[in-house]
Amino acid sequence: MDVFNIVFIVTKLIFIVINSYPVLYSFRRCPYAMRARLAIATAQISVELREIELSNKPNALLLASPKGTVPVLQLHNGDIIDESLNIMLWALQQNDHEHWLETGGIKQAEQLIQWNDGEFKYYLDRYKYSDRYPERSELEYRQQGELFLAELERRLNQQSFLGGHHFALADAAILPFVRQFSVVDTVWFKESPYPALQQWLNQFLSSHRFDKIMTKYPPWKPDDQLQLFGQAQDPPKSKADA
Ligand SMILES: N[C@@H](CCC(=O)N[C@@H](CS)C(=O)NCC(=O)O)C(=O)O
Repeated sequence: MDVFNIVFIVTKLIFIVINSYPVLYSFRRCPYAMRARLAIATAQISVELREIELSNKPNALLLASPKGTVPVLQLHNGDIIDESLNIMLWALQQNDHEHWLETGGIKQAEQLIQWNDGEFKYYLDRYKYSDRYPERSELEYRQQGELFLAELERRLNQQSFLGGHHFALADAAILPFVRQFSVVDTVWFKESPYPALQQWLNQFLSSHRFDKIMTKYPPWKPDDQLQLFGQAQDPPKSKADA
């Protein structure tokens, strides 16, 4: 192979690397995908966003991660990250300029996230779809979920965010789930004895941060044009950040 060919191939490879982005398979309303998008946006990383439909998962997603859940992040080197918390940690390890990992300590954040993803999520699903789980009443499911809300309220009475005085890992990981809980019965939630929690949630819902991750995209098809998300996505023009 002559020098010309080698230079040509190397240039082409550099071009491919520079012009490719990690691929994020996502579903707009999924709370796990929301937390991944929050971390990616905060870390100012550009990814190719592929919006999927849970009822019609693309083969490319199932090839990347046969368990078929979202979010899934496929890196340049082919590595796959198919757990939302690991995607958050990956993004923040690239760029944590908002100090999400330091605030309140990662261990404490992870403990709270575990409670969220385990017991709280279990009761959230049953509260949301109580007709599918007739063993107990909607009220009982809600009351079990409220044990977690009460703990969040206790923390938010002491500090503005779950880890301390600014928005960080635990807030981003947990807010999408509390949002789901709040919309099951909005009248009840508004009157519930969790004013600090309500304020924390409302502040998030009216933030630029939330707007940015909730942009609507049509479901991805293999020959679609590249849809970028993250740093390369234009920020909305108004609204203060949470
Ligand atoms: N432990 C996973 C859970 C992800 C998950 O369950 N995502 C849901 C959507 S919110 C999903 O993809 N479910 C598969 C399906 O409904 O077919 C994570 O943290 O990423």
